Amino acid sequence: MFRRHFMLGAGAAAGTLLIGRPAFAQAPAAAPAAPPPPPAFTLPQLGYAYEALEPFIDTATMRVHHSGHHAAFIGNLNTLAGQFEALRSTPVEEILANLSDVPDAVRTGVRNNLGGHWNHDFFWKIMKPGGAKAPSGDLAAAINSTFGSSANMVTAFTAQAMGRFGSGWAWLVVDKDKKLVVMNTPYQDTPLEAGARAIIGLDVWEHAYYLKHQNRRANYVRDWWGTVNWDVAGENFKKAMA
Ligand code: MN3
Repeated sequence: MFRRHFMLGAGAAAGTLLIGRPAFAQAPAAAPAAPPPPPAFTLPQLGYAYEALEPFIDTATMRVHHSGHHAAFIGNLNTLAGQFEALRSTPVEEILANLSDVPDAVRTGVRNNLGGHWNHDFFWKIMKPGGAKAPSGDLAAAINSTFGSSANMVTAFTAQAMGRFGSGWAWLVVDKDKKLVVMNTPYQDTPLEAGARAIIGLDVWEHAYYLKHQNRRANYVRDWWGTVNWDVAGENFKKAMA
């Protein structure tokens, strides 16, 4: 308040001195304001059009999910970054794997918004169109040895997606013992907190499917398999096992 008052006073004095000169001559008298720091977080680009996942996921859902829901996490994170400087300097996955180290005052906000940002960034990439339609190589071998077949893995994953009561996510992960397992997380919690690395993940919040599938989550899960990019899943598996 005091500084604001002081700055208003200085401006008024400069104006007094410039009386009688053309308005444009006043411009050099004002020192340029320091540019604000760049935002800590920006909304990542999808890498494909909102309509690219039709007919499995509809255009309207993709638009509001990315430009509405994901963007809201980014806005909240930029507010949180003003209170918790580590958001600017620490890798996202490191923070999410160590949430108990985050100060109490911001922990819930970081859990929900940084988790939401990471989950959605992962989700957009695993659905990138144009990749392999089925697992191959080391990932296919691990799926077969763990679940018996790809079809059995789909059944186990679907049970996680259907079994998550309310809002959350279903996952195929490599756990901290390097085992391939299916799991689910509530809200915007991530597998990182359990020391797991995600291979594929599915948003089962109603906002992810309600416009097209209404209350029929099972149909959404069934359709979603048509979007999974198994090339990206294979890369995720390689990194998780490294
Ligand atoms: Mn979502």
